[in-house]
Amino acid sequence: MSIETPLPVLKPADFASDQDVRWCPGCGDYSILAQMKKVMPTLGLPREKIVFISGIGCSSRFPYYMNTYGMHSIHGRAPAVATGLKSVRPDLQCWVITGDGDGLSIGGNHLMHAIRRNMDLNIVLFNNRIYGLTKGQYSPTSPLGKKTKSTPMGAIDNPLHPLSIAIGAEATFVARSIDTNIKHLGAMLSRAAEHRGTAFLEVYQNCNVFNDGAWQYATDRQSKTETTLELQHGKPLIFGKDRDKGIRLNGLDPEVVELGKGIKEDDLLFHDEKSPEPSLAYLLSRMRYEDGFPEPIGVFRSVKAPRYDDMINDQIEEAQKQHGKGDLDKLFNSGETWDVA
Ligand SMILES: Cc1ncc(C[n+]2csc(CCOP(=O)(O)OP(=O)(O)O)c2C)c(N)n1
Ligand code: SF4
Repeated sequence: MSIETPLPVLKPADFASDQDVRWCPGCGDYSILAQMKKVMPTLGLPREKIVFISGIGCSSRFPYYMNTYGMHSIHGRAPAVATGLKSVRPDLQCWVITGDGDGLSIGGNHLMHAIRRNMDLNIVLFNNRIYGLTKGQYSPTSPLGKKTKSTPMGAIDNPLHPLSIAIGAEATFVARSIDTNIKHLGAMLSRAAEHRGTAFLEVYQNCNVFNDGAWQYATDRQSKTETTLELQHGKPLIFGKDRDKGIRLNGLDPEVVELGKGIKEDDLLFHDEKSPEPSLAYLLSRMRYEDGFPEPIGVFRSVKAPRYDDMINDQIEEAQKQHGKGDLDKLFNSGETWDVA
């Protein structure tokens, strides 16, 4: 007779590890960690079914601080390590934690391929527009003209926009949040966790030591209602302190319009996160505050598509049905072999 013991009810504190957190005081990473610990108990999973895999960088210290399984892997390679793990252990919930340098410089290639495969991974990219761990060199998301130790005369590389890259690789879930907007951040982490397939979440994160204020326009109490726009599925794109501005399509281009003066809500662009075509999500990912537009936060895209982790295991099952279980030793010693002198 087997006795079923109910799972213990976990609290955020149960997800805190015994490691001292070694980020600089005031770093935006703390807030992401706090929200992650809050979201974890709501997922209804035991800790041994959750794994955090990171690359290298300040952000990549994250797995040490979670009382789950984790791996601080190789620079830029967290998506590849997670792909391997999720393929053989589809029962695990896999999170990939990366930075703008880790994910888009050395690991750009791996990130893109994990996304296009639609592995069931939750990728969180902490975007602080700088290399934090190595003390302040410019990163692929640093703006043009950014002066850093490695760009003393100003960056001349056109910056990458993480969500545009993810949507270009046809990510099935794409979202953005901000470290200081904790309620929103928690909601986005939950949505990412719920999604089956690759969920890509960019978090604007302040590195208060090497790039303080990089996102100030989006976090400042006075300006954030003008500089950001919270996306809501099925709702028109409205923003502004008095919610009197909106985004309208003019042909294929978005434009900012003032409501009233002959323009009604119905004239605006309505957000559809479930649109099978990624074009509108891409258009939203290109909106930058620099161009006078607000920067959207929220879920840009959330669609269903076949998953690599399902398909690879279906193929293995099918192959085993046809040929029986494989024998690795036999395979290694089959065919032509030769000795290297
Ligand atoms: C192969 C290799 N190349 C370069 C480095 C140096 N390095 C360590 S972390 C890092 C960039 C981290 O930047 P980011 O991903 O933005 O993370 P942050 O520290 O800002 O959170 C670099 C270049 C390294 N450790 N290994
Ligand atoms: S260097 Fe920047 S990103 Fe790294 S811990 Fe310090 S404040 Fe955070």
